[in-house]
Amino acid sequence: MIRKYVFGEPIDTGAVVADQPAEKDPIPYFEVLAEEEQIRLRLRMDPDEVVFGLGESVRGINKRGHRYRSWNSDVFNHTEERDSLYASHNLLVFFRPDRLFGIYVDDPGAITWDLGYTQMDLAEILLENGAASVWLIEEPGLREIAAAFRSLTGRSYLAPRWAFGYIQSRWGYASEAEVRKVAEEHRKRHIPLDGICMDIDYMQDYRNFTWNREAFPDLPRTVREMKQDHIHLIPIIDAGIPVREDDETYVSGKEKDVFCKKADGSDFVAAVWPGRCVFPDFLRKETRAWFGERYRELLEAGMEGFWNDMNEPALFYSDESLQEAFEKVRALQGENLGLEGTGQLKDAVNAMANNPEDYRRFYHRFNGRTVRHDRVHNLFGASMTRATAEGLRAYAPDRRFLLFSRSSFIGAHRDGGIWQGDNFSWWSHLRLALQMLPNLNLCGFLYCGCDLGGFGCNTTEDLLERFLQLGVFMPLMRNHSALHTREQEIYRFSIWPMMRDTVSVRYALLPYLYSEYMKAALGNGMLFRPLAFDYPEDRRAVGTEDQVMWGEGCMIAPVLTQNAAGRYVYLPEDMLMIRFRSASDYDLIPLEKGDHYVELPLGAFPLFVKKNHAVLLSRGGEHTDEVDEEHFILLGQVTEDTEYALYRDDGVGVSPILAEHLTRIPIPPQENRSERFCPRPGRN
Ligand code: MIG
Repeated sequence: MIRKYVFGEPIDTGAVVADQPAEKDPIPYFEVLAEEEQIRLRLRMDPDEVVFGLGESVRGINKRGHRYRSWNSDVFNHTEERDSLYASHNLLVFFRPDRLFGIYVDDPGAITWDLGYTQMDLAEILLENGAASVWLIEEPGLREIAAAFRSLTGRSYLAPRWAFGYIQSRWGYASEAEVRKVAEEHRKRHIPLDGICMDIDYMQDYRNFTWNREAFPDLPRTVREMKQDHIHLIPIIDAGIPVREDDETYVSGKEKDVFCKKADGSDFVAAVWPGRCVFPDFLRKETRAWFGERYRELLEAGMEGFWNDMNEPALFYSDESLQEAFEKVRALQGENLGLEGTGQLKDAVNAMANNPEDYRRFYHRFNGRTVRHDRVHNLFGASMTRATAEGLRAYAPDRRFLLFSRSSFIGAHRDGGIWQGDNFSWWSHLRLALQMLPNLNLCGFLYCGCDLGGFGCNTTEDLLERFLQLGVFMPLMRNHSALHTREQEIYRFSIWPMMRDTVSVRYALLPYLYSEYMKAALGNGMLFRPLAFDYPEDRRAVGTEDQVMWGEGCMIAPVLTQNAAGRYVYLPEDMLMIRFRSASDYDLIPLEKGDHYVELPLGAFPLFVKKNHAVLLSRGGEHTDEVDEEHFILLGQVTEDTEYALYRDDGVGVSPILAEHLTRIPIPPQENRSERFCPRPGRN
């Protein structure tokens, strides 16, 4: 059951697709405190109450015990202390043995979630805008809550099948020669590859919808030839448009009057990569139509995937904050700077970037009203993604494209995927990546992944290998790293054959992963789930923070620490462990419910399969087009007649109907492993 409660005058964010009338009674469970311009919802939590949700945020799967803030931010350092990352996913699920409900707060402004930080047994949701539509979701189980939330907010994005291949990315590929080299080095060594991301370096002067014509003399040809080799080029697009009379996007945007304005009616200007920029008012339909149309040249060049960046929006400085910084610095000139003065000097400069004041300096025209940016801040990135998605749909209504964004908001899960942003090459961030996945899925973001190997800092061979082992299970399997960090392509490392074998497992699992993904997306399910979703009565499972469910019948438990030769795993029921070393080299070890120490030397990683479920393993391939979808090895311990519903389609169609694409594969009782030919429907 879903009920709606209205506080103040909420803004329609477009996140909800199944609106309903608001209740007249007060919201249950919560004490409501109206304070000046804000509203506080307060809830007492039991000692054993668990809280899931908040999608992209730091800390554990259980969000309890700290404070978070929905305020989309460009943050380079994902420490435990961070209250905000790039996205706002305002859904919480409170779970204890005698009470279960979800609360979804639909408002695009700042929201603080104090989940036992100030006081251990108190949860407080502070609506800083003083308005929101609040949805209470009550269902008998956790999975039903997730499904109900999705029916409220719409079907998750369907990525094309090739987007489940391995993607290599790096900030710094600046020419056709470099991109081709990346492709060659993979192909030469038979390291599977389906895509290469092009970061801002491909652009001319960091300007959207341009490319450096010297470095990429014939981009359409490059794209075409790479595609013949089954490799997609995926360019980045940023939120800011440089203020330059020689920039076509700027000129046409000026003509159409699409940029965000200050109170005096002039364009709001702030710097990002290309220097001073203006920002499209993506909240307006007309702006989105204009922006979506700007992709045409790249689309005509053959591009089929894009990633959107800096769309919180990130601001290096505005004209105003730069001026203030200079003034503050000048005021300190000639002073004898001690501790305090030096601090002031540094603060003066640091305060330029992503300054809260700057987010109050510009306005949107939204649903016929003028709205100050901070009021709708968290909707900006999602609206950019929507502009792209609408543009892609207008260009090719029958085709799926790859699209993923850095910033997001609930609702954007219908338009694209996300990556987790600028993580570091830290073991703790491997753990963080794992812990974010189930909460992202809960919030509807099924197509997601982290920068494998870590974005900032220098990776190590073993860290990248362990990241890849987790990446095998992520829909977006992308190795990405920052400029000036250690080069991180698989072929740079002495253990590249081991890494190649790890990626090969992904390709062997591809038909199963794709099937599980599509069934989750079309059926309002989750690919990754906290263990609690499958074993709500098992307190051990409910408290597990370093293992997650994957697909209908599996669990993953990656190695998350350096120099480990294995790890402890808790099995909530009897399972078959598949210990992979490659697509063709694995052990099958039945394990009983309970605790196990599992040996997992570098290069080995496990997948646990529930009883009476089977995982399909294909032969794999070097790209997704090469993966055989008919011949499988079935791995699982099956004691009674069962079946697997395998989803297959053409990989690009836009409105697949689940039932039409399922092949029911009967699985008679078997010992661990059997071979099967499953012809595609409609073929002899
Ligand atoms: O301020 O385009 O998160 O993936 O490589 C850095 C350069 C801007 C941030 C993205 C990252 C990307 C980088 N971008």
